[in-house]
Amino acid sequence: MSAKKAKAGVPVLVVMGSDSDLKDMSACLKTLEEFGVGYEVYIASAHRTHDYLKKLVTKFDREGGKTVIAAAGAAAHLPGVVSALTTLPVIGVPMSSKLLGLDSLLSIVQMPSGMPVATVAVGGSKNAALLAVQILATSSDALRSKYDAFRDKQAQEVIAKSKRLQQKGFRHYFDEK
Ligand code: RP5
Repeated sequence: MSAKKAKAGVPVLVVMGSDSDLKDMSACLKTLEEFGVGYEVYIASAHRTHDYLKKLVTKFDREGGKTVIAAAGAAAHLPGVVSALTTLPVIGVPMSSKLLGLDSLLSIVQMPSGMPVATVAVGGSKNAALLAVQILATSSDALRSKYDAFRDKQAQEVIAKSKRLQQKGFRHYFDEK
């Protein structure tokens, strides 16, 4: 272990470009909490506060963090810049924008070869958290069991809806939901 590796910190760093992203990112934070995954959350912009961003990411990496979730909108360079600052896996979340998030999506997903950012859907902050859980679950049997249980429950809920649809017919499905 490097002498610089200090005490173990939390496994997930969540960073977003603006406080205007916080509402869309709440599903991410809620999901991490539901899985009992520790996180730190910051507002830091690739453009407005690049020095602050660099300090946050390098500290997180040095302290043994495992994965970064980075959310940004419009000229959404934040996840790409984070990937330049660390070799930890980076998950990018495109935020909605005046251009419906297409600008954000393309800014994040179109990374140059050799610099991957795992990109979720526009506003897909819950999936970003789930992907982080999956990454962490590769080295935690307990987390893997929780994630497997989540997927089983989700499947059962869909099947229950399908069965209800068979029983009620589509005209009465919503009335009796
Ligand atoms: C991006 O610009 C942020 O991530 C946000 O989605 C967007 C708008 O930011 P504000 O002008 O609301 O601070 O950097």
